[in-house]
Amino acid sequence: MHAISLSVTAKHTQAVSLGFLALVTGRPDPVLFRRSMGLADDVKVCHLTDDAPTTKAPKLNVWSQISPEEVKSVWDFVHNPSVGLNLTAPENATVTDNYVYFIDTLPVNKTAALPYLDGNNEAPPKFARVVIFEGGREDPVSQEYMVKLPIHEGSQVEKLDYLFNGGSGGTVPFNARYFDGKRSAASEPLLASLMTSIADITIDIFGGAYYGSSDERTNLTSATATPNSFDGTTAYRTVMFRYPGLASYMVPLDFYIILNVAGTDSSLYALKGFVTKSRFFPTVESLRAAYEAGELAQEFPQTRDNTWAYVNHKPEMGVRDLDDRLAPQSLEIGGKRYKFDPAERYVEYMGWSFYMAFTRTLGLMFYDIKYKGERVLYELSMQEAAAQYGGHQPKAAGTVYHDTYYSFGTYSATLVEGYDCPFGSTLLNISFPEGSGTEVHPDALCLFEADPGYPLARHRTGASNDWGFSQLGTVKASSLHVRTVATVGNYDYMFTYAFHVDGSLEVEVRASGYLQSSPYYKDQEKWGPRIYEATQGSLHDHVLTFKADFDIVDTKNSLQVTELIVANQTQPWFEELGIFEQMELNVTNKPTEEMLYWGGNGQTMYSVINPDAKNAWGVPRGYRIVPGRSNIHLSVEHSPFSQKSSTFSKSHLAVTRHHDSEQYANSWQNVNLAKRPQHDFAKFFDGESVDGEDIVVWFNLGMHHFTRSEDVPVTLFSEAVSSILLAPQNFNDRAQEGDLLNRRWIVANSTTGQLSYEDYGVALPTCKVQLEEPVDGLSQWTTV
Ligand SMILES: *[C@@H]1O[C@H](CO)[C@@H](O)[C@H](O)[C@H]1NC(C)=O
Ligand SMILES: *[C@@H]1O[C@H](CO)[C@@H](O)[C@H](O)[C@H]1NC(C)=O
Ligand SMILES: *[C@@H]1O[C@H](CO)[C@@H](O)[C@H](O)[C@H]1NC(C)=O
Ligand SMILES: *[C@@H]1O[C@H](CO)[C@@H](O)[C@H](O)[C@H]1NC(C)=O
Ligand SMILES: *[C@@H]1O[C@H](CO)[C@@H](O)[C@H](O)[C@H]1NC(C)=O
Ligand SMILES: *[C@@H]1O[C@H](CO)[C@@H](O)[C@H](O)[C@H]1NC(C)=O
Ligand SMILES: *[C@@H]1O[C@H](CO)[C@@H](O)[C@H](O)[C@H]1NC(C)=O
Ligand SMILES: *[C@@H]1O[C@H](CO)[C@@H](O)[C@H](O)[C@H]1NC(C)=O
Ligand SMILES: [Cu+2]
Repeated sequence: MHAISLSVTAKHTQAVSLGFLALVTGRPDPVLFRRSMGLADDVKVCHLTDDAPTTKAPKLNVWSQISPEEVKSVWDFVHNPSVGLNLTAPENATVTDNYVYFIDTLPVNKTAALPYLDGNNEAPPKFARVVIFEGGREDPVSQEYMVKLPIHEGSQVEKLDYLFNGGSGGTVPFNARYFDGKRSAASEPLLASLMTSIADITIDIFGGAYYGSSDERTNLTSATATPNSFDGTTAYRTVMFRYPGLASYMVPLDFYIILNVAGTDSSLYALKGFVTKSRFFPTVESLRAAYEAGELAQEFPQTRDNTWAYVNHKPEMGVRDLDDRLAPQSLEIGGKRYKFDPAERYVEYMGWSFYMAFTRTLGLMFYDIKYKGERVLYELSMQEAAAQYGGHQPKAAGTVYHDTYYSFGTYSATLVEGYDCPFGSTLLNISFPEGSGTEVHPDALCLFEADPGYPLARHRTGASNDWGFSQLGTVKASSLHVRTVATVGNYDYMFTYAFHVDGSLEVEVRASGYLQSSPYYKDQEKWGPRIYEATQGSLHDHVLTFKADFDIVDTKNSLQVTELIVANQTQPWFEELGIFEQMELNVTNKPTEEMLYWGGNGQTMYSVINPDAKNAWGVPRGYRIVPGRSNIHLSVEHSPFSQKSSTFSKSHLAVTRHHDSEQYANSWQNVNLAKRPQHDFAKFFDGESVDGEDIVVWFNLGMHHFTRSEDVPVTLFSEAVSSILLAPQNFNDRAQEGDLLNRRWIVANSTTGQLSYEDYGVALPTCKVQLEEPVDGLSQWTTV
């Protein structure tokens, strides 16, 4: 809330006034609406900066994350020697020790939450999830545990197995576990010694060398690719090099080294080989021989300077006329129209209500989404942000990202008011466990109501007078947006959940940030165009998987498929036409769990319905799943890098039966287990009925990233966008607009022609708006 203040005495006294806007109420006639500028000095200031009115959530937020005190108590508990986990403090640990990797909130079971939400049961107990990297064991693994809260005499640590269906529960073999700093450190001496032994070559070709990550002479940046294993039996580390700098992703070098790094005994680690110019050199000697034969010269030298890829103003591009004026803004000039319960992170807006939760692994999640008091969704959450690349060098050709692997939620951070979210937005902190503490990212989540820029509904009837109508009704559209931006390495993924006043809910993801680019070669344009002097935009797919656990009114739901088919028929009043085609509907329910695809020509509609809940017209109530932009799935189905670890990203959508054990589409370390997944989405499809059952819909957003020079310096949110709409489908008896007051009803008197305006008491405000921007910076991250 810091970027707007009501007066110069507010928080930021050095604030710069950004703009002034005034609207005057009135019934200007004959002009229907007119804005007038130039107000008297005593005109009041709009309530842009007021906090949202508060409300009290009907129930506790049982999905909320565990508190900083709970995190600390769990940390202390698992480190207690009597618990027997034999833990070393992470700052002192190496790969051969046992140490806590992270603590997070264990999701509450739906079967435990519903009796609390809908009945008189006690709130279910909370549990912490603890990931311990157990390198100190004979058979080193990553092991997940669950710990019931609060910690007390006799607290237990239990293996957390039920969330993973791959057969080994919460155990991940060392070779497949997250490639953390300890694993990098274990292979660093080998990397440094090999790269030092060829420093003369890299200096000659690239003007830089790598002597080790902390060696002062090092002036190349190294980056390790994922995955690092296929099944946990072996492990490799692919390192690519770039020029250092803040836009390092855009200045890649054509030099890669692959190390075999299986096990915790680093004395057994070995070189697999070097790659440059698409050639593989299994030894230093073979690389040196090619170098000495003059075969390694680069076709296009990379630019060491990378300021060209900064997201700042580039005066050399010139100036556009009138661009020195402030651009239009979406402002909540009538005051905030949503209520918020900060303690429970519970929101009410125009008939909607929902709870928000946040975890380290998945980030923002929504629970118990109701419209006018009836449940629509039990849960709506992002499950995975995957990406797979194409190319002919070890980085692009082998990269698969699962961003939950990097603890996706930890990357949500600072939003700039007025730019990332409109001026006057409610900015909320997010926090997540980090070590024994809880890290707080201020202003990482925003709520705002915005004008979508079109009326929700309008109609003009009768045209026999001077106005061209005898009645004109028009209704304002509006939606409450919840937004967060997660910057996971190179990319900024912007998630926006929009709750529209008509009862529909839109999920939208946009991507900006740096491409993971490759060194450019003329003969490699099948993986993307040249986008800068020595840089290629690497072809890749983004697939973001969401879980929509619909509960239309209650948990007995079906996935209804309405196909628009063309059938031959006859029309008795046109017997002479014989048999001919007409369209009709073919409505069926999916009998069993299935992975699904959008039909051709948009002729297939998927709706989640409650077969027993009927509207006034006897039609089953439901929500339709409307594809939006770029509803794609992963292109490559049979790659060893994503084979069985990424099944959730390989269809447009899917329907399964709800199980507490099928909480997640993916497990966060699955990216290193493509051939032997810890959690296998394919196993969800075991023929269970989804007709009149508690069902879950999984859907994918994303894009095939056809890279372009307009991805320089960063990919644009305007083009890199994917969305989906969940819209009422016979859920109500009529359109959800008749009860809205933000509308005009204009009637022309048939005799006199005089217009009468009905504004239902919602007049335009008479107030001035002052936008002020802080000049003293943004809030810093803290740990509590
Ligand atoms: C880490 O090791 C140092 C040196 O042995 C020791 O002083 C320190 O207490 C250890 N840290 C923790 C948290 O155990
Ligand atoms: C405890 O872990 C250390 C490594 O940190 C290991 O050397 C030791 O053998 C372990 N002790 C037991 C009893 O497992
Ligand atoms: C990088 O380091 C190498 C030697 O370590 C040196 O020859 C080269 O000039 C350095 N490059 C830059 C740009 O500093
Ligand atoms: C948000 O975080 C900031 C900075 O850590 C802190 O000062 C502020 O009190 C937090 N706000 C809330 C509502 O927790
Ligand atoms: C309708 O009948 C015509 C003539 O037999 C045939 O060519 C056409 O394919 C039929 N259309 C459908 C949808 O069956
Ligand atoms: C209607 O859809 C069902 C399920 O896909 C299918 O079995 C049936 O043949 C379809 N009927 C027509 C007339 O296309
Ligand atoms: C959740 O449900 C699963 C499957 O029934 C069960 O194994 C697990 O213990 C439950 N978790 C909690 C925290 O109660
Ligand atoms: C139209 O205007 C006339 C003249 O003022 C008035 O008598 C009549 O009641 C008006 N009709 C309506 C429907 O308001
Ligand atoms: Cu991309």
